[in-house]
Amino acid sequence: MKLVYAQPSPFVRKVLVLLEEAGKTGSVELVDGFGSPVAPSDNALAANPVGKIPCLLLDDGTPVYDSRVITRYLDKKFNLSMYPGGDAEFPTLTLEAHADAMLDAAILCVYEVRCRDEKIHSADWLNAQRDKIKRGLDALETNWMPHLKGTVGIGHIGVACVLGYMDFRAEMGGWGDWRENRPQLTAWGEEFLERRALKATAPV
Ligand SMILES: N[C@@H](CCC(=O)N[C@@H](CS)C(=O)NCC(=O)O)C(=O)O
Repeated sequence: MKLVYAQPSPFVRKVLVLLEEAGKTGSVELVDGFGSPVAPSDNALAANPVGKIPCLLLDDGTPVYDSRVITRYLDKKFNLSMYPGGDAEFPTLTLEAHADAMLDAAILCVYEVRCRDEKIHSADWLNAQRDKIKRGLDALETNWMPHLKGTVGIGHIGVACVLGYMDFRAEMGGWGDWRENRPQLTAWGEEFLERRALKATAPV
């Protein structure tokens, strides 16, 4: 299998963390897909018509995307239990979606600065995206700590990738420190980001 990837991408990181947690990193060959919405890489376009990464290419060339589909595919293939059944199933899927929605907002902030002319930057737009992220963080602090303190699943990985990305792109994103006034999330996040799989996949 090949993974069209870029090291700074938080969506790619979800896949890399899952592979690291499972000890399966060696089963995937990494292919450079670094680009942007206005300048997608050839590898990303060849793998996915909308040019987004990550994209997993199976051995027969079949593409699997987006990140949520890839993590689910790998979870099934390697029997990883990151998608539990029973009572944990829908909370896990909801937390995964929650983290992805925060990442969507974060990426839009970064693209506004990186890809659009300064003359047309919209403060209202940027602030609206940052507000989504802040509300998402507040919900993690208020509602999700019991889940986050439980067995590690895909939601944990998604949230850790959000926090890591917020640190990595703090200056460009302008969203402030996720730790501020969120003591439980701070304690959880600082510890989770120290896991070997997170250390091994840090964005650069
Ligand atoms: N929903 C997608 C989002 C992926 C995404 O936005 N990836 C960014 C890189 S972090 C990308 O490829 N952007 C290029 C573009 O938007 O054209 C997923 O979960 O994989």
